[in-house]
Amino acid sequence: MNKFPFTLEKLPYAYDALEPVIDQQTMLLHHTKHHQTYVNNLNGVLEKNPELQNRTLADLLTHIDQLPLASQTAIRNNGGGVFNHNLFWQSMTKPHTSKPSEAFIALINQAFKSFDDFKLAFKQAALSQFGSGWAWLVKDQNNQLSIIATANQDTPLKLGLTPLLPLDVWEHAYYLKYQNRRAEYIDNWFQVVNWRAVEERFSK
Ligand code: MN3
Repeated sequence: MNKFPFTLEKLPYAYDALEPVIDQQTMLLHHTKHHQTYVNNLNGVLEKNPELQNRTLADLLTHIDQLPLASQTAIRNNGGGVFNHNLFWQSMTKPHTSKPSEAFIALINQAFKSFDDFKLAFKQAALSQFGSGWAWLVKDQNNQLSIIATANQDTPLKLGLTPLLPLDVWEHAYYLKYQNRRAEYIDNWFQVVNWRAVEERFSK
């Protein structure tokens, strides 16, 4: 599942589970078309590189600069697309059903002053990502939290950071419902964050 040949991971909920924050049609297209295309393209490039087929996706993305030059861009874009979307689906749940624990709120407060400041900084990162990309809550090797944005399908792995919470800000993630209103999408998206998944990643 985490190695070649890659398959499209099932969503951990129904396509309409995130309504009204993210509509069913967007979820369906995003998962069965966009995500599936990354899976297909990643398998395509790995078919041509048998020596890479027994490596995990995270390993490939962490060491992207050491891969065969001709395949780097394709693996970065499509491998990143597979990795990021798997993480994204697992990071969401039905609206208003998940809250961060007291312990995790304390960590957030330590890093960002307050939970509201965290949300503001995350929103700012997501808004200011020019064009397509992702906003992330990440931790470094000392368990320090920070917020970053990455372009296209780049992952935090290459930067030596552990992704905890991703937000897809490609237009395909929100355009059907929100059109150009990325800020509104981001504000509403906080209602569907699966904090349990985030905290499990932090504790690993
Ligand atoms: Mn996407």
